[in-house]
Amino acid sequence: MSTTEINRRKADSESGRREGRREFLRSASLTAFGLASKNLLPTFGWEQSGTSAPVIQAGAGGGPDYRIEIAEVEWELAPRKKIRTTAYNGQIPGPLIRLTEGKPATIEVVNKLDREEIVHWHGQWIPVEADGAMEEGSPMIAPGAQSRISFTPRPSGLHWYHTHAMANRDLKRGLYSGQFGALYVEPRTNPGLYDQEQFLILHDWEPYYSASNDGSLMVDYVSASINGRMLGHGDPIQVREGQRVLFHIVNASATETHWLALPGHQFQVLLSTGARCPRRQKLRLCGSARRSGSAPWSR
Ligand SMILES: [Cu+2]
Repeated sequence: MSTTEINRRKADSESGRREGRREFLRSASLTAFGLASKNLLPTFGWEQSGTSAPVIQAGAGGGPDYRIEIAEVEWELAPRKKIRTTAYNGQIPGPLIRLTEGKPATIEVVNKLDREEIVHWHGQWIPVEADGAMEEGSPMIAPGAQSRISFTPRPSGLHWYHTHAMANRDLKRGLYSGQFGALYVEPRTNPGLYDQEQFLILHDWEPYYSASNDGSLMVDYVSASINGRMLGHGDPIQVREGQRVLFHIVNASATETHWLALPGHQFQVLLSTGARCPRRQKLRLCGSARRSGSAPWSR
C-alpha cells in the first residue's frame, strides 16, 4: 500500500473509527467506570485502608478513575454451563481500563475476598509500589481492604491487568480464576488506522491435573472462552465490508496456547508483545500471557 493510500484511508477512517469506538464502548458495556478525575496525581503511589473506610465512588470529586472490586461470582460460560470463580466487578473479563499515555491515573482496588489479593498492571513501566507484583515487593491487599494505586501509564498500546497472587496447587486461584481484564493505553499521538476495534480475551476454565508419561502433573481444562463466553455463545463481531478492524487480543490463560482464525478473512499482525510485525501473516498466539494487535480485512 502506498503512503498516499495509507493517508487517505487514515483520513477516511478517522470519523468512523471514533464512532465505532463509541459504539463499541456502549455495546460492550466494558467501561463500568469512566475516566473522570482531572486532578493532578503523583507519578505513582499506593495506599491501603481497612474495611471501615468508606468505598470511594469512581468519578466522584477527587475519586479514582476506575474502581475494581474483587469478589466471588457465578458466571455463565454458556447456557446451562455455570462456574464459580473470582472476578473483577462481577464480570469476565474485568472492565476495559482505558488510560492515556503520560496522563496520571488512579485505580482503586477493593478486595472482598477472605484472602490477600493483588492486581498486577502487566507491561507498565511503573515503580514496584504500584506494579502489583508481590515477589518484587509490591504490597498485597489484605482481606476486606481497599487500596488506591496511582501511576502514569506508559508505554502505550495493549496491556492487561490480572491477579499476581500465587495459585500454588489450588486451581481456583491465581490466573486459573476470572481475575483478568484488558488495559489499553491510548497513545498520545497516532490515531491509528482502523474503523473499529475489538478486544478479545481468551481464557481456560475448569482446570484439573492430568498425568503425563514421565510421571509429572500437567493442567488440562474442560472449557475455554472468548470474552467470558464459550465458542458459539458470545456476541458476534459485526463489521461492514471493507472495514478495517483492530483486534486487541489477550491470551489470559494460565498455561494454554490458543490458535485463532476468522474463516474467509485474513489477519495482518501489527504488534505482538510490543514488537512490530510488518508482514501480513496468520495470527498465532504462541504462549500464555501474550498480547497482540491485529487487523483483518472483511471481504
Ligand atoms: Cu502479567
